[in-house]
Amino acid sequence: MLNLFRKKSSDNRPVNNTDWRDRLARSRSALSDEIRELVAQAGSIDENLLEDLEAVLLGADLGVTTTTRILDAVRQAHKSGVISSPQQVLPAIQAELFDMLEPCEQYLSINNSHQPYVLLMVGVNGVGKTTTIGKLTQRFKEEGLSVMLAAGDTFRAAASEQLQVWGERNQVPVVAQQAGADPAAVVFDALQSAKARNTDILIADTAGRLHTQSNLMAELEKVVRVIKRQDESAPHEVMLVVDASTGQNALHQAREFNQAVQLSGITVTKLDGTARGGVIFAIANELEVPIRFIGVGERAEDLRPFDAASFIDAILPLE
Ligand SMILES: Nc1nc2c(ncn2[C@@H]2O[C@H](COP(=O)(O)OP(=O)(O)OP(=O)(O)O)[C@@H](O)[C@H]2O)c(=O)[nH]1
Ligand SMILES: [Mg+2]
Repeated sequence: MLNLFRKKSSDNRPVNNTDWRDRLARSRSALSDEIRELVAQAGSIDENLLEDLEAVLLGADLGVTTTTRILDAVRQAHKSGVISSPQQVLPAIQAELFDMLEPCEQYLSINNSHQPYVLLMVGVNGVGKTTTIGKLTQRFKEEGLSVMLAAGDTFRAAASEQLQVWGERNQVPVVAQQAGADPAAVVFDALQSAKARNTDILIADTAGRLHTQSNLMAELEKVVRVIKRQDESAPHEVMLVVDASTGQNALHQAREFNQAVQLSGITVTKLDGTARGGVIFAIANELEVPIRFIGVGERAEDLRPFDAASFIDAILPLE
């Protein structure tokens, strides 16, 4: 049996499993309640049960590839005699899900050999990039690090004001230019300024929407090139933000961004209001990119370092 109750999270702060269960309640209903009902009614582990399980897993946004992996694992465990009754199916699924998630639990540790440590936030519009930057700024400040923000979203009218608000709230400088300016130029200036001030972390916001998706990718590639002109090792983290409530779209976005600008981390937001949290399994299984944080609300404190055990305990508990 898995030990799903650890006292410390990957960032060394205490983990509150009740909090995780509260925030992820809707995804738990979509996955756990449904599976429980199926196995309670099943007389044996047979193809009928597996078919019903398939429908539940797909409905909970695990996607085809990941659902197939889980069903294969259950089938295999049954065939080899590791499990024999429907009641043992849930722990078998849980174990497989844990194997999927655990490699993706890698806390974003800021390497202070880079000054500044450059974090580039990317993602389509409305997923929560700017809000996540605000949340991260508060977290890094609490860790005693100095932070600067770069308003690289010059596309949307109010974008830099929104970032300024987070900057003021956390008392960190925000480098911005007028709307329509070249995002790469904004980030270039910010990087120079962060170096001059010996800032620990520079977080660059980017636009989520351009005329076409290929424009967006080309713009991001340019931002990365311009950063590298000043520091070849940067950006040290390219973090994709996806909105869990978009389900399989979040998975497609992760694939697409990973191809264009190699991702080093993912933050999954809006898990508080959605039943589609299962998409995290699909992202972990298919992309194998570290899941750094999850967003569980709109406030600055509603960001959790991703913790595989707490996540599984919250959406597929054994009892
Ligand atoms: N419930 C909930 N809302 C969130 C979360 N993260 C962000 N939001 C909300 O999502 C909305 C969009 O967030 P933004 O941070 O502006 O998204 P963005 O990706 O910067 O959007 P663009 O700048 O338009 O590309 C805001 O209303 C946020 O408060 C979360 O974890 N939970
Ligand atoms: Mg934004």
